[in-house]
Amino acid sequence: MTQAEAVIDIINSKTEKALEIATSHIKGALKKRIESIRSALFDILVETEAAIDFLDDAGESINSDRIIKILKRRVVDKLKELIEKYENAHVLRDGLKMVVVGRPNVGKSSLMNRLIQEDRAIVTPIPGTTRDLIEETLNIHGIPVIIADTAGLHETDDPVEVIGIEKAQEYIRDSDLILFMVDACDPLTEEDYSIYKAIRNKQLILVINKSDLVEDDFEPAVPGAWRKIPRIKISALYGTGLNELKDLIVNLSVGEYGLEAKNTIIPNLRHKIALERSLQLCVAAIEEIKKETSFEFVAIDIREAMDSLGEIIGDTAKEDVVDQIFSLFCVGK
Ligand SMILES: Nc1nc2c(ncn2[C@@H]2O[C@H](COP(=O)(O)OP(=O)(O)O)[C@@H](O)[C@H]2O)c(=O)[nH]1
Ligand SMILES: [Mg+2]
Repeated sequence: MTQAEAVIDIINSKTEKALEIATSHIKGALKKRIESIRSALFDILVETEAAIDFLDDAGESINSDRIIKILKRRVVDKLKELIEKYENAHVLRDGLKMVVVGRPNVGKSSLMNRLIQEDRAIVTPIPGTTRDLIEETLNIHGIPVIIADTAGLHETDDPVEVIGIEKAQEYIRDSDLILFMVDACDPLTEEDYSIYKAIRNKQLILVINKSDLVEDDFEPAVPGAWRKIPRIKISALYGTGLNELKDLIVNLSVGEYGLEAKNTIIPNLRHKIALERSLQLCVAAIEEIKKETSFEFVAIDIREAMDSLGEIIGDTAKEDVVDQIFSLFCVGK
């Protein structure tokens, strides 16, 4: 089933990296990983079933510590790892939603133009010229990035601008990463602070633009709370610092390992849900073993955890799940 889904992913893949992930799934990389976790669960199941059937008579007891250790190392840790991969790296496949925010005239549209290397946004020296939200899809180191240029978040009476600002706020809520742009050669203003307030709960990069106008070693005076924000100096006008900015975007959104060529096993949402369910059941099983309740309960949990993993690869998938997946192929039945 993971291989069938990978066919859909190949059809939909927007970047080389996404294609690489899908290709690896087609070859069965995810399936193999799941099967190995499942076989560890199977070993444990055999042992617990044996305990239920025979131990009472023999008066022996099962080696709980060993079972717990296997469950933790070969199952729980591996499940967590896969779930984490989804959390960290799903942008490799699904794309990263990024937005450039800053007060008028800091150079948002200029950066956007640099990045898309075409002149879709209008660049002018008059503040507030970008009235609408401009959205583009870029490919940054193989990651699909949907980037939006905003009208800023300043107070205004201009009805056209108000619409732009509302759109920008909505966009900020949905975004994965915000480029918070300030001007290197102008001191920070109230407007910069109020923009920060509106975005501080999101993942930010402080982009200090117009660094061509200041000394190389210049560092802007910023409030203490901003110091923990990853920062970068660029010049959107001359294109300096853009590669470093791109690297930072990638590192913050997928982590360094996300770009490793080897790392191509990335669960999708359906897999992640099944992995989480399986994880919950295994954690419950560990608790039951510790409490020395009945091994029958443990066996039930382990069996269900195995079924849940089976759903990912298709062994125990319910018919409606299979139908759902195959309906994604636009082919005649
Ligand atoms: N010196 C210099 N000027 C810049 C830089 N980036 C933008 N500008 C200028 O700043 C003005 C406003 O830029 P724009 O991109 O429209 O700003 P926005 O309002 O934030 O979208 C324009 O005159 C740009 O040419 C930069 O890195 N260095
Ligand atoms: Mg602009």
